Amino acid sequence: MNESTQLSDLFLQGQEEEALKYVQDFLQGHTHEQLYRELLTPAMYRIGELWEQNEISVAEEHLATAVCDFVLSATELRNKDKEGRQKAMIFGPEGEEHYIGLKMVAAMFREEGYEVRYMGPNLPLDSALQLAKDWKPDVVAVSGALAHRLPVLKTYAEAFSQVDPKPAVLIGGRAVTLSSFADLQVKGAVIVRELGALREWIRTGKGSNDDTLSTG
Ligand code: B12
Repeated sequence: MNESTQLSDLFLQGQEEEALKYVQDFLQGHTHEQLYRELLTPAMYRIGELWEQNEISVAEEHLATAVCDFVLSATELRNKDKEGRQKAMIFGPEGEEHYIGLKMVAAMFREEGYEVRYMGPNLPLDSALQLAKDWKPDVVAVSGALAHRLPVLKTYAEAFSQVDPKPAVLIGGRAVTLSSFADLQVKGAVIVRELGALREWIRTGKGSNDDTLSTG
């Protein structure tokens, strides 16, 4: 059994302490980015497959998600020492309920020294815009898990491109990784398909290569 499968079993059994220990042991020899990409994301994707195949109930999926959420919060790194910290606002648009990926994105920005306002999923556009006008973030990052969320993500991206000063708008999430959206471009926004590309964007303002990131 591979590591992410073992961890997803701990999630399903509601074994918070054991799951945390498992993740802490992994972090002895790996980065947080590896934790997110190689362990937690595949563990949650496996939960999705079991759920889709009716091998686990909604209650079990909820329990697994809650344990994943706990270990994510318990192991996050924060770097508050950086001077002239930039600001990132991170949330899911109205209707979106998936937020584990967003929490990883928030954690990556914190690790890179950003001041972060993470507002969870399902944030109405008006409130999001109001906060952006008041707080003036350098970056706004939004996420969509389901394909039908793309139109609303575009609406948000367009609205944020009108804010003054204009923040960089990043769009990510499972929806933009689907093969049918390989060529997706959103005017005024950057599509970021995985956490390695996000790290690259944070550090350089550019993607690691044209396949994983496009501007429009
Ligand atoms: C847990 C879960 C839920 C929970 C979410 C709770 C929560 N706190 O998040 C609940 C129960 C609410 C839920 C509801 C639904 N879900 Co759901 N869910 C999942 C599950 C099992 C795990 C999600 C997760 O945490 N994944 C792990 C994270 C880390 O992955 P990620 O989001 O893709 O994020 C990664 C990248 O995309 C990236 N990323 C994410 N956001 C961003 C943003 C930026 C800016 C960047 C740079 C990167 C980035 O970072 C992460 C790093 O690896 C998935 C399975 C799956 N494959 O994801 C199904 C899944 C996504 N859900 C699915 C479905 C169908 C639904 C529902 C429609 C079910 C229903 N009938 O009600 C609803 C829709 C709710 C809504 N309106 O949004 C389907 C979608 C299938 C499809 N057709 O697209 C999936 C794939 C399950 C399946 N196999 O069928 N779900």
